[in-house]
Amino acid sequence: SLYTHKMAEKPLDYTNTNGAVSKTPFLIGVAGGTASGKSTVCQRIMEKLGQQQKEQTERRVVCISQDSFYRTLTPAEKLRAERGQFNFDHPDAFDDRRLLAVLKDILAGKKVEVPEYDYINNTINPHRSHTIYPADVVLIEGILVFYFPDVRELFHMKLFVDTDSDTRLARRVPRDIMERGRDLEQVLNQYMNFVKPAFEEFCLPTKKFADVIIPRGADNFVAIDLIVHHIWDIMYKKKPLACRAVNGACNGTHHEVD
Ligand code: UZR
Ligand code: MG
Repeated sequence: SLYTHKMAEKPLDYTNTNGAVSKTPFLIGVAGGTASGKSTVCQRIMEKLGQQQKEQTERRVVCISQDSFYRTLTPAEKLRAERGQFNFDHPDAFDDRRLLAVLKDILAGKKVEVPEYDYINNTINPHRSHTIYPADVVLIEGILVFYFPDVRELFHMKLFVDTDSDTRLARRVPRDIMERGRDLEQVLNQYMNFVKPAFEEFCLPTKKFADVIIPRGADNFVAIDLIVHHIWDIMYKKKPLACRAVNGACNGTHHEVD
């Protein structure tokens, strides 16, 4: 099946006696333009897997944002950021080495600390960080999660949320004004000067690395459903849906737990 092929590329231990996967997480990258619905797609995936209500420590699916890996700005860069003259959409704005190290720790089954990003002050919030406990599935979402080759190759599954640019702009404007404390002129200037050109230069070309492209983003219930079923199969080592429908038509390579 699709995922046994994927697993062959990554020699990880997914075999386990009680049907659950081992503590080596299945890593899913979720990329797409700004305000494409990446976070919402991740939330829907987690909700559908029934994880939202669970305590952090027992969550089997966790989500991390690439925003937590913005690098600390120099004082000069901070001043530029305040004037809307810093390019937060450029790969250089990220600390990709730290992202790589954290993902490798996650794959090694270690507990990691991921800081929270503060959009109003354009900086990592030193007082708030999340502990990410070893999970079965870890989602990493961000505009440039497929940009850095060594980060990209760690993912077992790559999703690209493909939402029209006008829809994204229409969502981005109120979000920046209401949630991120900006004014309209600042938002539009930043969009035209940085967000749009960087999307075209750095983000859009990474769409070709995706295993699944999700048109219309979080509104695409069918795509999300398919992805969730796939994750479910991996977590519980169930037969693929197609096999379950035709009872007995599968060979003995899969086993069901319930
Ligand atoms: P998503 N961003 C900020 O607005 N301020 C920051 O301090 C850091 C990032 C924006 C960034 C990018 N761009 O377009 C967006 N700008 O966050 C990515 N300007 O977040 O994928 O949720 O849209
Ligand atoms: Mg986001």
